[in-house]
Amino acid sequence: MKNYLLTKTASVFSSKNFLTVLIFIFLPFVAMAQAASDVVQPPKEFDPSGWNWVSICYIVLAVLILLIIARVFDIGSLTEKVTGRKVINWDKANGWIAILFLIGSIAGVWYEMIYHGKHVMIGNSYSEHGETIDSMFNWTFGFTFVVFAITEALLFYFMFRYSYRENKKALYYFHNNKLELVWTVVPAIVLTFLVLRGFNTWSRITAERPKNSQEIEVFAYQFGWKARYAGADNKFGAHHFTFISGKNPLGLAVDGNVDSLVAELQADIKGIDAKIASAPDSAKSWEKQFAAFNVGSNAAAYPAVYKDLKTKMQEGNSGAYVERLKKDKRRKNTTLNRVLTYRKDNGIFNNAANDDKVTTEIVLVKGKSYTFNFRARDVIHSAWFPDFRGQMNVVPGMATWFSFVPTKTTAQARIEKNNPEFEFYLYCNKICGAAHYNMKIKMTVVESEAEYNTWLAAQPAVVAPPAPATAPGDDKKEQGKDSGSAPQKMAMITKTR
Ligand SMILES: [Cu+2]
Repeated sequence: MKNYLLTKTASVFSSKNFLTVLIFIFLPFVAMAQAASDVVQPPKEFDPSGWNWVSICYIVLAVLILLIIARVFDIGSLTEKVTGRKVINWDKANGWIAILFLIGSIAGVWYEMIYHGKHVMIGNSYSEHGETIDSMFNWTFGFTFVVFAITEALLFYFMFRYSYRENKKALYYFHNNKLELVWTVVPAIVLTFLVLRGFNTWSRITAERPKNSQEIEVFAYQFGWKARYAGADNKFGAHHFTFISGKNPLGLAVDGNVDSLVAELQADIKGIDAKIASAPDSAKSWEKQFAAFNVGSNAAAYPAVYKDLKTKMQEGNSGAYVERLKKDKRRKNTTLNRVLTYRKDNGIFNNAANDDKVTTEIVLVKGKSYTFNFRARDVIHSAWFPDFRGQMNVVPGMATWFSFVPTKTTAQARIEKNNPEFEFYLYCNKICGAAHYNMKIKMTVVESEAEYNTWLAAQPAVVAPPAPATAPGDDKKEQGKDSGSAPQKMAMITKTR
């Protein structure tokens, strides 16, 4: 019995009718996919509670049908054996299956493009250079699609047309110089066209830093982005990675922030010194604590506490504790010395960073040229703004930039996309760590300079300006004043610019 089943199963999977069986397996899936595609929804997680007896019956039914089909083919091949006459010409059948597959896959691709294309395609470009990028993409897609369609159609047609026939012998065709020449020269010409056009376009976009372009700094860190706009002085303050601290995430050369970082480091070192001085006392006290705890069944009852106390006592006695403190102190000292060295550089501590604005959103004005200067704090990130057709690596210690002109506002894009909630985003496009997927910053394109100015005026400066002394008409002191309506501030900003 067992042998019989084995042979039967083997015959299903090894004979020529395997392909046909496969098609019968896949047909229900195709039908299911079609039904599911009517409503486009995000993929659901597998939910076993949605399964009931009906679904199980369907599965059993499918398996039974499969077995029956296998059985029918079995009878066919048995008949062939007994009568010596072919019931089904499998070579011919496979040829037809190839043709059906060709037509089915073309129809499937067409269907997907029409009904689901809008969900996966990137949509219109919203920058000036984006038009060229899109045209390049279309040309590449056009060329490759034609080649793909011809070769695939021929592949399946040949499977059909030249399937095995008795008394027909395959032609042994060894070499043809003309053919070789054609399939070398034609792709070479096409590829040269595509590559040169790409090279030209990229050069035009990135070779020269545009003049009269507004500069914005885009700062990447694990895991987020910050933007920095120059303040009213229209000058970006200097920065250095050693100045980065909790208060100063961008490491800007701001007197107060760097001084408090110095004070923090000095206090840390003092604290470590105190710990080193009292290390012998600490060791004694840990020894006592351990002895007091290590009675009865405490060690077994509280293994974590036991282990903790034991390690402390051992490290205190062996001097490992002091060594660790000394190492920590050396590291803090190195950082402190580095910060102090750069702190002396009066060239960079010129108060230029004080009125800079660090923002959690990027706001642009339609039709204006912008240059983004990228900076990374920790690892390599990549700034990607797909709707503007731009991407640039953001590398620690390396200055990279990208420039573009937005051509439509967020409001216009919302109407175009028929989506009132649509926003432009700048994403990270380098897998930079655990929360990489969530690393993005909103980009809003507004219609007028006035809207932009209102927004910028509402953003806090890096250093809150001092309360203004009573000196009416002094623009410099008035600028940062927190009271005063937005239009007033706007006027002041435009004046000083
Ligand atoms: Cu990243």
